Amino acid sequence: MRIRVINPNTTASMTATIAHAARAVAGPGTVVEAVNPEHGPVSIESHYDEALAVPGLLAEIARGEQEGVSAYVVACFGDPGLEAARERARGPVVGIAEAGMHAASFLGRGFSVVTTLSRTTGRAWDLARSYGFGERCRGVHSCEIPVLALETDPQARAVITEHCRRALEEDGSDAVVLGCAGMADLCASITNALGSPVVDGVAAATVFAESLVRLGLSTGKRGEFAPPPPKPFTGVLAPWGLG
Ligand code: 2AL
Repeated sequence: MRIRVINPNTTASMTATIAHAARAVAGPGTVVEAVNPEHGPVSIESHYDEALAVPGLLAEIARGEQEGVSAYVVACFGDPGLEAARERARGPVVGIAEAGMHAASFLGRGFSVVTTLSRTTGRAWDLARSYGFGERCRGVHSCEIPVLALETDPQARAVITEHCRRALEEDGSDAVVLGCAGMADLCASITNALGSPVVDGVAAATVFAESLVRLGLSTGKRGEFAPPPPKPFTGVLAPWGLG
């Protein structure tokens, strides 16, 4: 099967980190194709970034549909465009916040999220509530490291590890969910440092997407997630028009 892991920001080095994390957990016979859009924000850390990342994400879904991709992962913790992607794709689409929170729900009674900037915590709370984890999510913590600084800040690993340690203690949580795809390469070392479960949503979403394909399951297409009604789009968005 072919799983396309889409980093909705345009930073190729981050896509490489995401690819590595996804391939490390994919089963034999699964091909992980990690891609990022050509057009869009270099990182996603505001509602504005999220909104403008979605056209690029949907272009990658459209390309995947032409190429026979089996399932998709939306590899940004705001799960931008997840519902729209589900309308467009035949196969299952899994977001990393959704996957990370579901995985954490199997690991104890409560979990904490540790993310990048405080301005993204509202979105993480909204997602936790909309996925049904309003009570299981005990805290959303930010370490004030911008997304792209995860790749360059020599203190990033230590700072995030400390925030995870504090989150577990303060919230009385059983597990931590890492709140950015760019943290995927830190998961193993934070797990070792804390001795508690630490969930990378990229790995979790890849395995869940793979499992859904193996189970022969995909998005229900009877109503809300049916293909969008065909209509022309105008201006720079004309290529996104359907039918
Ligand atoms: C993210 C993420 O996963 N990718 C990105 O560009 N921004 N999430 C975040 N909370 O900053």
